[in-house]
Amino acid sequence: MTQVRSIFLSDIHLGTRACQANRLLEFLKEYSAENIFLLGDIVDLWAMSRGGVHWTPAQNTVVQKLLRRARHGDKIFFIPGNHDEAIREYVGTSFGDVVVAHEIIHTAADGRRYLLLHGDEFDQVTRHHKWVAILGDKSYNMLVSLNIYLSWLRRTFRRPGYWSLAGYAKRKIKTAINFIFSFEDSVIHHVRGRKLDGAICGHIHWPMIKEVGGLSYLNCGDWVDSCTAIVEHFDGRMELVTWNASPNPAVQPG
Ligand SMILES: [Mn+2]
Repeated sequence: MTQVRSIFLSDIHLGTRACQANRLLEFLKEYSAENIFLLGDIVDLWAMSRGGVHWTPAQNTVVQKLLRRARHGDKIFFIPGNHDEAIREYVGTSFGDVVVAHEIIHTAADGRRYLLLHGDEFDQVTRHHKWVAILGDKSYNMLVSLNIYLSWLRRTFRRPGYWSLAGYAKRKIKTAINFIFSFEDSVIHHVRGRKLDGAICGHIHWPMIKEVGGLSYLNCGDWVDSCTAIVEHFDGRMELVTWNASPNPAVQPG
C-alpha cells in the first residue's frame, strides 16, 4: 500500500452506469491517506432523480470503504458539486464522521495553501458538459477514419463536394478546449484574488496539474472516463495518479 498525506477525488458519479466503481476500489486498495477530500459529484443525485438509478454492489462498497476509513480516524471531507447539490443544505455539518463544506483551504505539507472546491461556479458555458469528456482523442481519430470512408462513399456514388466530418469534430473540440481554458483561467484568477497558492477542483472531467504564473491549478479528473485522482505526498508534492489497472479485475477469492 502507498501511504500519502492526502487524496483528492471528484466526479465519481455513483448511482450511474458510467461510474467506474471497481477501478476506484482498486485505487483505494493501493492508496491510504490521512486526509481524503471528496470534491463534488460523488453521488449523482441529479441523474438518479431523473429515474436512472444504477446502484451496484461495487458502488455500495465504495461508500462503505470510505465510511469505514472515516470511523478509523482518517479525516474525510465532502464538498458537494452540482450533481449532488442537494447535499449543499448540509454544509457546515457532518454526517457520520464526514465533514460537509462548501469549500476548504488546505495547507499542504510544504506550506502552500490550496483552495479546494468542486468548480461548477466557474463553468460559464453549461452544466451539461459531458461532451467535453466524450470528445477526446480517440473519438477524433475514429471520426477521421469515418470521414475517409464517407469520402470514398461520396466518390463511389459520384456525390459532388466534400463534407468533412473531422472538420466538424475539430470545431467541436476547439469549443471544448476553449471551454476548458476559460474554466482554468477563471479558477486561477479567483485563487490569485484570494492570495492563495493554488486550487484543487473537479467538475470538467479534465485531469490536470499545471503552474500558471506561480499558481497551481489541479483538477482531479473523474471516475467515469479518465479514472484519475490527485495525491499529496508527505513533502507536499502533488501527483496526478491515473489508475490504469484492469477495468474488469479478477474475481475476488472466496
Ligand atoms: Mn460537476
